[in-house]
Amino acid sequence: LLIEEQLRGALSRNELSVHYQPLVALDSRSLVGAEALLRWNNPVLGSISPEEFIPIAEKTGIIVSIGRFVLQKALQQNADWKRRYNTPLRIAVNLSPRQFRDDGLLPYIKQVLDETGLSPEHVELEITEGVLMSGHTLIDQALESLNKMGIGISMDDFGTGYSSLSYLRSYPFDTLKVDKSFIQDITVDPADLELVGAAVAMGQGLGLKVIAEGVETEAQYQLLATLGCDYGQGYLFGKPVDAEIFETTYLRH
Ligand code: G
Ligand code: G
Ligand code: NA
Ligand code: MN
Repeated sequence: LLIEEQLRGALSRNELSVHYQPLVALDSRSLVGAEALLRWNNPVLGSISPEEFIPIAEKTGIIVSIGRFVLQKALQQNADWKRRYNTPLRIAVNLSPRQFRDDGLLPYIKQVLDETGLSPEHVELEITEGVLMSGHTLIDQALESLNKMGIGISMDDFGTGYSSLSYLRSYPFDTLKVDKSFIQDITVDPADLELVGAAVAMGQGLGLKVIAEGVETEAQYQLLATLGCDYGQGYLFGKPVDAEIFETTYLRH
């Protein structure tokens, strides 16, 4: 309850910020994009993990305004980086189920693209099965419209849900993010290696790009590169950091 109370004022008190984690092409090990990850630092509660406050934001509907804040921040940041460093990075933003019940979501995304001058192919929206399972009729339409606009759509946390395969067939995904729980033991567990290899082959067979999440070691990286996995994200390449650190670490050289 205290979290909910504090969360309501978090935006107006400027307590929310967006961090960025690098996304790397595995063949060249070069930077191709970043995932925007929300951070909340509250004077009463300290720093609270999104794992803790996103579900509350979702349940209370606060996620609608917070989600717009993340979209605006991340797209604006990417437009700035593109202008100043001439780097066409792809910015990935997480969307949760409740945001799709907001009729204003698509117009808002169009407005932010307009205002920032960022082109839609430099934007990727990450959704989990939770979004699709919420069963809202407008989700089909929303995903089709986003796809037609040229915005990319990723299936996040792939492999952890119940019926990922039917979703892949029914919705316009262009990227598969293999959940980090499958990557973790890839060098020691032959079954996990087999599963990740199958996910890469299946994703690519369907014309999707495949991202391995949670890449932490050089050995995992080598295996994933050998499997032909397209992209990687994880502590090996870099943790989520604020915009300034991201810029000095990955862009200014
Ligand atoms: O960095 P990590 O602790 O950032 O994130 C924890 C969880 O919170 C992940 O499942 C991530 O997808 C989710 N998350 C982080 N930022 C956002 C956001 O802006 N919107 C939504 N819906 N989820 C987010
Ligand atoms: O659910 P989603 O995949 O959006 O969340 C990504 C989460 O994974 C974030 O909390 C992020 O901080 C975390 N993360 C990113 N890279 C790594 C990694 O290499 N190892 C681990 N354990 N977590 C990671
Ligand atoms: Na994500
Ligand atoms: Mn994920």
